[in-house]
Amino acid sequence: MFKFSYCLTAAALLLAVCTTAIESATEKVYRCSFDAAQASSVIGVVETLDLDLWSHQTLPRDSGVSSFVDVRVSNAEEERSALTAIQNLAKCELLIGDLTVVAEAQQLEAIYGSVLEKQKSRLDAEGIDPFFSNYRSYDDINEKLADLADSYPDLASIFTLNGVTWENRTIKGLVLTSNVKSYKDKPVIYFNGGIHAREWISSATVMYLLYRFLSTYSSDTLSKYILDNMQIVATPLSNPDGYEFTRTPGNRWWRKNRRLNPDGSYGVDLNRNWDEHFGRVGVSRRYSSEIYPGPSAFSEPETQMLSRFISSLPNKIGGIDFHSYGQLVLRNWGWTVRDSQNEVVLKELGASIVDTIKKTSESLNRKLKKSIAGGRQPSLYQNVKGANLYPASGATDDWMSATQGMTAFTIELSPADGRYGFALPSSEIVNVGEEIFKAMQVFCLRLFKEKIPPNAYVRRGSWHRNAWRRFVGSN
Ligand code: 0X9
Ligand code: ZN
Repeated sequence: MFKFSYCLTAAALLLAVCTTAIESATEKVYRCSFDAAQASSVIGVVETLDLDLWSHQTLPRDSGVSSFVDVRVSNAEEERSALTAIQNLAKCELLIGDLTVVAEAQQLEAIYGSVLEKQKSRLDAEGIDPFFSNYRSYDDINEKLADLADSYPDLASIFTLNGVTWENRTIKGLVLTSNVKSYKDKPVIYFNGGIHAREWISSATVMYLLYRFLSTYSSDTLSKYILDNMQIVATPLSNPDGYEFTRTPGNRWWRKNRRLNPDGSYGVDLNRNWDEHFGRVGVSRRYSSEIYPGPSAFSEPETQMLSRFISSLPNKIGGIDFHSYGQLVLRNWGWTVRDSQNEVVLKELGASIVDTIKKTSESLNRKLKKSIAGGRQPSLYQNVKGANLYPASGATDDWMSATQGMTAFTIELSPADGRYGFALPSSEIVNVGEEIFKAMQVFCLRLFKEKIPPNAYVRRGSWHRNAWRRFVGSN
């Protein structure tokens, strides 16, 4: 069976490479590095040309360290104009020379499971569920949620959000806690995954978190303490239409949902559609843009379903919205660089998340040294303010903090080096999952013990007014 699927995949891969060569696809990703002083000019070019921003380094202006953006160019003309506009501001190097090959290879792997035998034996040896040997479909994810609820009836219950997506899909999730009778009073931590379709590692990681909290309840004192005293609520796949679309040929890099726009293009960026400074910065009014925020706040069924659900949760204290990539822990605010009222405590909390990820990663990498040629990439996580380089409003994290009183972060998962962009190899699912699991144990415990007050933002200042004018003026 394995040999057959291996051959099938190899043949299909070969076909993919040949087809690509014939069509001479020019989709590429560049990493453009610049000094902090050039940051706003570079972002200006990205916004003016409406380039697809894949990742960014968000370092403070006074850090003295250069930053970068990873941008996708989809044809030779876009490539030329982007490189010309950026040439005096930044140094651009080719990160991925042919995106079609990367996309097709990963999609085929997800469907036929070619290189997975090795991974499966590793998971077997470590007693980890083979579900995590690969990225899974919407149906498989839902089935796994039901399986987990069945396997841990005293700890997990499944729920389905009210409503359906544009393509009639539901959004499901799990609540984890012990002593179900008293569960209503226990503080809630919420994990959201997969709001951006192409960020497959996000959904896989939230699934892994659920699995790990459950499977370690009886062996890990921290997991037990957390589920005894708190509730973990998670929706691993918040943009199922977009996600399923990225599993079809030629569409691996889709980011938005699948709304049909008035000009015939598709999609609203669900992480710009929340009712929190909606439509102010880091958005484009062009329907086909990757950062089109939608016609109005909460215009989309997905954000309506999610926001109603989160609002209905009693005693919610924290939330994480998982994205990729870049290895960043992003704190409030995402729309303004001004310090939030909770800046000091959030910065410190972010640092402890980063520290835990790094420590877990170091011990994991020591263990994996022999099995991965050249070793596993070291963790490069950074702890930064969301808006430091690229302010964007109407996002999940800021809405959770500003309107729900939750201590909320966005975590941009692996990779950091961008070699595969969003196509992080499936062999990384368990490694990323383990790093994040340990960090989320720390996050939950600290929020439970420290009772951080709801965050607040400073009054609108000239920075914001100018940003707003720039946005209005350019549309
Ligand atoms: O731009 C986004 O939505 C997130 N980055 S991604 O590359 N995954 O698309 C970052 C969101 C950070 N939070 C806010 N800006 N509020
Ligand atoms: Zn994202």
